[in-house]
Amino acid sequence: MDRTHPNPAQDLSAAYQADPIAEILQVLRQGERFLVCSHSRPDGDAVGSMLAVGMMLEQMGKRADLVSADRIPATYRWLPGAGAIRSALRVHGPYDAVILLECDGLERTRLRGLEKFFLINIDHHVSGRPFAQLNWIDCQVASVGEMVHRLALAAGATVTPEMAACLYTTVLTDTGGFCYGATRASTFALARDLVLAGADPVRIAQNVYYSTSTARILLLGAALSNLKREGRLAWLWVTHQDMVLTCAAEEDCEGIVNYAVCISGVEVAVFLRELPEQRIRLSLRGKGKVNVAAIAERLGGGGHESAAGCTLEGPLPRAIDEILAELRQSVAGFAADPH
Ligand SMILES: [Mn+2]
Repeated sequence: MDRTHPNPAQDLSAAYQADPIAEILQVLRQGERFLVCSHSRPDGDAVGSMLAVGMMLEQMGKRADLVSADRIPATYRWLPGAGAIRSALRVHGPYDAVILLECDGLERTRLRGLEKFFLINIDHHVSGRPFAQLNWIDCQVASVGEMVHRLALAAGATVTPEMAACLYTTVLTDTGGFCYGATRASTFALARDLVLAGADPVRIAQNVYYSTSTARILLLGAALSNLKREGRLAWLWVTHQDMVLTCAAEEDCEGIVNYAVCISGVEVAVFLRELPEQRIRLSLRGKGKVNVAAIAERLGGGGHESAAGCTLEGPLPRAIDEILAELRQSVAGFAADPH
């Protein structure tokens, strides 16, 4: 493919590149101004990866605009450079390319105006799709930050303490504190490299896990009071009224599902949140035997094998029935629950 004149209408048949890092670097080196974005409701991997890509481009002498449809959650606002991420719903400007992190399609960004640009897709979800002109999808890595780290090294960039902190945060949060299935020896090797480069693991863990808002704990209480258990399944939910009464923000729901999946004997858990317009947002977690991404994809969502999400029509009891029907099937083959 000829990269000297990036053209958004290029044939996607060559979507999977033989050497995606080299292809991406070629586009970055030829351009001057880039847009970096990720999915809406950004998590630690989205924010940390965006910031690290921005730092890498800056070192390459390029201009990078970082844009997110939703504001950065308080949990990640302390990250170096996070204040430079702009909130917007439409993007403008002459960009030589747009770098999309952790998105299986443009709609995940909830940003308008991206279609006309040359798109670079960097993702590690099993639901990843080659929708862009350049696609680098690696489902083996624990975080997109790990891919960004590889890209930065290939670009000859220096991993500064600031970049190391951003990348360490992507690894820490996307592995659930080095717990999820994608945690490998290479994950710890990367974590070690990043600590050597100046990331402070204690400070980062405290910022991520020990800086919780009161509203979030009150919301957690509401969710736990709705906890239900059936064999290998557990589920819990919050209503829109719970959100209002506890003054909780959307980001305060992050991680609540983990309290259900951590129960001994539970294989799959789901957290349901009633949205104001009666739709229901679901977070699914598995312990490894059930591919929750496949379930989420069947229902219009996506994610990882052990962590995925989707949105269903309300009301809440209907959404609970719908997901339980799926989940009961998924655990039907397991031996009787001893707990
Ligand atoms: Mn990720």
